[in-house]
Amino acid sequence: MTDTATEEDQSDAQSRRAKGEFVRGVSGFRHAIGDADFAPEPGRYHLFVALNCPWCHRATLARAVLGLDDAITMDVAFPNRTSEDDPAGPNLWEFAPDRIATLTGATLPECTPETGTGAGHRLARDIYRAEGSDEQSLPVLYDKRTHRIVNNESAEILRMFDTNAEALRGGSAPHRLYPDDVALQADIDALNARIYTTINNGAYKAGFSSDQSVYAAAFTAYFDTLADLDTLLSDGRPFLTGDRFTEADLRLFPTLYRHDPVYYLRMKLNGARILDHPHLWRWLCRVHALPGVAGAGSLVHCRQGYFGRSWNGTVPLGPFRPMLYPDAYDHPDLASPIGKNRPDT
Ligand SMILES: N[C@@H](CCC(=O)N[C@@H](CS)C(=O)NCC(=O)O)C(=O)O
Repeated sequence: MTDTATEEDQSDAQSRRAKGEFVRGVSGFRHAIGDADFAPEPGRYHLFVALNCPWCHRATLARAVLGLDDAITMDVAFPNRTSEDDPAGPNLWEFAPDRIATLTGATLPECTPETGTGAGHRLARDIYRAEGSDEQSLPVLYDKRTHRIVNNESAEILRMFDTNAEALRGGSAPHRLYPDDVALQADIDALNARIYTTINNGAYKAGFSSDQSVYAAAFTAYFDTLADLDTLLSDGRPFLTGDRFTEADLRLFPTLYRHDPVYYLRMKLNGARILDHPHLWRWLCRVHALPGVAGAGSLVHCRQGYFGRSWNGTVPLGPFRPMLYPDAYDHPDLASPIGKNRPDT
């Protein structure tokens, strides 16, 4: 049975796609650090990511929050994929530190060449091809010792980082995202399933489906969940399950971080801003302020990546009000007072 906190049910995927529904496919590499072939060791594993991709963002957040930046090396692809005139074909992630971003007119300092495999590949697809796979998605967790892909499913990557954090660091870990507490795990599991379906993947279902009713259902489910999460946080708890930052918060963050400056427009999720949900806004600012979180993402990469070819290669400049993002995330008090500017009042 499908784990709906990790991936989409694939029933009738072909006919659903034919009718215009965006249906996310299933990732092919599902080994784990901790398996017999993949012992947890500092310096052995490598991440390939794109900083605009919210699934990659989960992995970069877990790496940062768990103190694994030195233990797990990382390469960053350019946020726009290859174009139609690329000799390898369009829509491929490219390691291209010299490429110019239209938004800034300059190279992006976070972008790197491919250093994980030793082959210096230009395309993420080449990393898969070396293993006979025709997949091409990021993130990819790679074993530099055996030259094999360990896993390309972000939900599993972040969980295995958490489970193996101490061994990967070669010392104690600063945090646990999925602690050994059965009741807390049940809370996290339930939140993960709803957040994956209606928020993380729901944003794509709204923004990438070409059927009005699929879009409308995704839009409604997305904002219903936002309203419920705002209510959940209204009792003053700092994080979704209570006092501690867990995997559920980590999985919510990449989507909410993108909502006001990118998804509101790009994913047609223009029902309200996070700024209009006072408790969620303060939660967003609180998480953004945690050690490692701000540095694990980039809104420049997000804006550059989401408004590429399909938006004529020009990136919208706003929002400017109430202030620029991500600077806004340093100002919890920007949130609309409760009841004001809410879509339902
Ligand atoms: N199940 C994967 C999904 C990753 C995914 O969809 N990545 C997108 C970027 S946001 C991608 O690389 N798509 C390219 C492709 O699949 O061709 C995960 O969560 O790790």
